[in-house]
Amino acid sequence: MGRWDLLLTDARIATMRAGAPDPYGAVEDGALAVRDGRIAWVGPRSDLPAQATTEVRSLEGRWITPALIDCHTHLVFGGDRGSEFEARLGGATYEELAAAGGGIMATVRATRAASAEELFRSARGRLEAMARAGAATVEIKSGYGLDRDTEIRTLEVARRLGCASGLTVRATLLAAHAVPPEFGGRPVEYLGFVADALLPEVARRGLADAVDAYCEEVAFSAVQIAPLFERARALGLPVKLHADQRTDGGGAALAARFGALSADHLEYTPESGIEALAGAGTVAVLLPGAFLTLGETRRPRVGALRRHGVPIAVATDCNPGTSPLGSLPEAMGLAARLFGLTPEECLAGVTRHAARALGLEHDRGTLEPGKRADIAVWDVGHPRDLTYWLGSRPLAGLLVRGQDRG
Ligand code: DI6
Ligand code: FE
Repeated sequence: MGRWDLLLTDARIATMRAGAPDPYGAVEDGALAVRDGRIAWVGPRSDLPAQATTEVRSLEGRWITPALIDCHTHLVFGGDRGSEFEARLGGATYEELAAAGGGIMATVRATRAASAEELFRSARGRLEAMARAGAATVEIKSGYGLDRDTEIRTLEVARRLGCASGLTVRATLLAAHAVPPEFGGRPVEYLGFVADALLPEVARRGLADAVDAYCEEVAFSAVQIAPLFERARALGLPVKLHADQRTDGGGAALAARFGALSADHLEYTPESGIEALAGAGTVAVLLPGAFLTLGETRRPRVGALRRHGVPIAVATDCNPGTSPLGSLPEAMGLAARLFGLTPEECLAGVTRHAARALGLEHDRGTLEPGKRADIAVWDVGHPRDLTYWLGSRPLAGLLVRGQDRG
């Protein structure tokens, strides 16, 4: 066992490991050692083995958790939809604004008009805010381009954000977000362009880690999406799905059929769809920011998800239209209050289960030997405070691969 690089002591550790006897997998008077960016040892300080280490740091009794993981964002986009927000407060509906040329298409126009540098700069600010709230891994979807150049530019910006920030950015192709004006009224032809031209180029250039689609009446049906998912599978890319957000469109069943990493939203998913998710090992990603912003009243079937053992993740769905939300602790607080998740489920939802929703559960999401030393240090009295308090900023430190991110 070689020399450690860093030893954290006097720590209260929420390991978030599955099947632990204590809530949060908690270790009250714990220590955690790092070597080469990974966790080399973690446990009660009384069990600490004698081992040479370069730096010993007391955390003075602070809680530490796995750094948070946002497994569902639309972080790269141009423009702003604040005026639509005001219009909706004045009584306009999301659908009316979309029908009048607003909604997703307003952001598509702004994103197409934005340069890569403009997209990078605006998204960088949102990404840094997420890190200040405790996130070290963030998924970023395309989906505001809906043409080759802008979808590629969005994914390139996402990759650049990962390189520039030192955080982990996972990129997802969501060209199947809406039908662009050039393909007006022809969703099947548009998805054919995505599957036959755009996706092969994205896969060849390694610009995306997964493929997503919006399975909804206002976007694409399960039948229309299936050929795109077949192509993704043939190209070796996993899939995710925006499923059953506003209607029961069979989204969860489609996601399960393709062994999707995750099915997201799920407000209208029936129990049969939840059983299918359980059978496929697909993660349910709940997005309370969109639920709240849209004034939705139909809650995801959390009791059924629990009964069937479907892992539940929580994410911001950060986007300018339905979820202008840039902080995972706030998403946790909303998931508890709107969906009835417990604080421990919320924290598992932005750590262990969020990692699984990105196919990274073997690499991060818990504080266990061998996992990445992505660690959040908190000034809280208990891990549940991350969900209990809204709008506080309790992050005391963020380590990425055992290095302070400042
Ligand atoms: N579901 C949503 O709520 C967002 N996209 C999606 O698939 C809406 C995005 C927007 O309104 O800009
Ligand atoms: Fe989304």
